[in-house]
Amino acid sequence: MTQTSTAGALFLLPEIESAIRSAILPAERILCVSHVSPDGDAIGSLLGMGWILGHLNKQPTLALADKPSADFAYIPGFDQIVGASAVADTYDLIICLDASSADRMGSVYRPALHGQTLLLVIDHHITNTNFGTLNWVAPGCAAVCQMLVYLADALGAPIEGGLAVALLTGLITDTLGLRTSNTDAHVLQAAMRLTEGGATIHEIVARTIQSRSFAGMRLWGAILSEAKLQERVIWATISQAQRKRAGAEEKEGEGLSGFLVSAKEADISATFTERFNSAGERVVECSFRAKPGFDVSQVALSLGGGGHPPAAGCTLAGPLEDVAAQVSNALKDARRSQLAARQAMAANAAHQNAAHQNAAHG
Ligand SMILES: [Mn+2]
Repeated sequence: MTQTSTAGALFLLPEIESAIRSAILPAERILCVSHVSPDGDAIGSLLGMGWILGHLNKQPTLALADKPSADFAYIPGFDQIVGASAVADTYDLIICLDASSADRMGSVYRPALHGQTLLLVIDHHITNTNFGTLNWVAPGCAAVCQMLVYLADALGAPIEGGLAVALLTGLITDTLGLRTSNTDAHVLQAAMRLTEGGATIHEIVARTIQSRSFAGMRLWGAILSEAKLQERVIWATISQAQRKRAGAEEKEGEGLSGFLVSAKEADISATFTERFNSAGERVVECSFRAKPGFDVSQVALSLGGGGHPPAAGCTLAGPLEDVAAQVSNALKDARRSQLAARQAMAANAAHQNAAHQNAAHG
């Protein structure tokens, strides 16, 4: 039943596989790290890598700059995740998962101490800056957890138990329950492997994307009543005051841009969330979503962020309302130029078709 998938050869090229093998096998002290504000793919790939390395008799440090939500405590090994204060000064190898740039590792990665250490980057963001010594970036994969299915196969780690639960968590959360536009046959094949290994889709769905707090629902209610829609771009702002009124925690409000883009009248959505950074400065976290055929990754990239065509984001300084006004305008511009480019392409194709027909008749 558990046959090695052909997708492994497609996404994990032999030369990358052997480079990864040469990096991992001799390393004794290994640090694994994922991104700040860790989501299901960050936590799932971190723990999944821990399970794969454990199979190779290695005991890596698994670190996150921000405390992971206890919602993910069902993943075996969750208790082993440590914060930046438990990270040592020297390692043989650092493995960075699901982060598109070095700063996404937050306070775990200290360039002055870790800058000379071999850095293996494993990521699926198209905007990845290739900041590692060795970079395995596969934008064709829907989650880093999908990539780790292929790595587990390559390194001979059986896909079962804690490894299967960890990897299916990231695959389910990054694809919103196997529903995003990048959910292709390879994703389903990986999900099948993980299901065969004993992980259960409905349990992971119930614990992650289908789980909300009452305070979070009240916050959504307040925010949605003030959402704006112009030129098929829909957006909403989440202020600290609204959050306080609803009694909602910092992470609540996440997932709202995915909900907003479901409006029939919209092609692109955005949420603007007011937060305070570690220096106590007011920042605005921007999260974008696009319907198929539209791309929000370029706007995010131009504002210093990153992501994928259907889902991207960035963090900006400044008052909430100013950022919302400026960035919603940038999204309207981007939508207009994408539409114009598509129309020009269609007109061009029609032209060529007509010319071809004329030539055939002449
Ligand atoms: Mn991811």
